Amino acid sequence: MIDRTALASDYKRNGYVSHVPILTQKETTGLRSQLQTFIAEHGQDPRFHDWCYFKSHLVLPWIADLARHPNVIAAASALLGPDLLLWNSFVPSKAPKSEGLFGWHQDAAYWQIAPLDKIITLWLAVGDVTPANGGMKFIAKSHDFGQLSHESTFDPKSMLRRGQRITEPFSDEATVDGDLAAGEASIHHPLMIQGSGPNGSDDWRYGVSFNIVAADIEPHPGFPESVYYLSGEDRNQDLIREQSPDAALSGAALAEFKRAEDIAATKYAVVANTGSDGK
Ligand SMILES: O=C(O)CCC(=O)C(=O)O
Repeated sequence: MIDRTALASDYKRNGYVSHVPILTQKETTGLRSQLQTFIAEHGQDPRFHDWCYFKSHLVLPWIADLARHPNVIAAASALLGPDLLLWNSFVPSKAPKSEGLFGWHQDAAYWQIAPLDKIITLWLAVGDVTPANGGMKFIAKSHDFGQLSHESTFDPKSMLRRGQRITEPFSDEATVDGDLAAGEASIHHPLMIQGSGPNGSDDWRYGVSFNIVAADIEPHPGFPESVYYLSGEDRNQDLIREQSPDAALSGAALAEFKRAEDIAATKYAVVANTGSDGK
């Protein structure tokens, strides 16, 4: 049961919340098996990485359904109000004994959308997550530090598109490990300093991450954005609407994914021309 009042006050104070109960054990087991099948069947496909790190809900119906799970909506609406859109989803799995990591970063450094108080990231654990298997770390209250500068390192171990990391000094005294039990989620603010290390364990680290926005979010002028309807009143005509996938990786789903990629490519072309950084 989600305590919406406590969730909202903890999030406001710390910039993140943890141990938000989302899925039952049975639901988590079912989701994990879908994820395992997806990895087993498509892990070697040259497009696998794209499907995992950009709008996975457009190619995998079970990710689109998960975004509309009543507990995802309850948690997100406690922070953003009832009218919700899904801006992005991804599936950041880490294989056993793998080196992939996320350096310290703030998501907002790469986003051309505002205001930041109308965006959350809900990261759902699809198995137990600990520091040993590459779970996320946060710097508590760092959403109050403001936007810090980042650089692109292109570190091959980084799971961020350009290996971005923060370049300015900041205090990491308030680092907290975001361990989660399977079926629980953490939720963080776009200015939260976060990262995660490699998976040194013998098991996979499975997770699904959603960037959920309030319907009155505004893309920066010249930066088109597409979104997937989640709940409440669908009232923002400045955002391009995305269609639900009819089946996993179907022709129609792949065409919709390509359409969203083309919209994002327009955005990244603007980013390249302005020198700011895209995730
Ligand atoms: O999955 C992870 O370990 C980190 C994800 C992350 O950094 C993000 O959601 O921005």
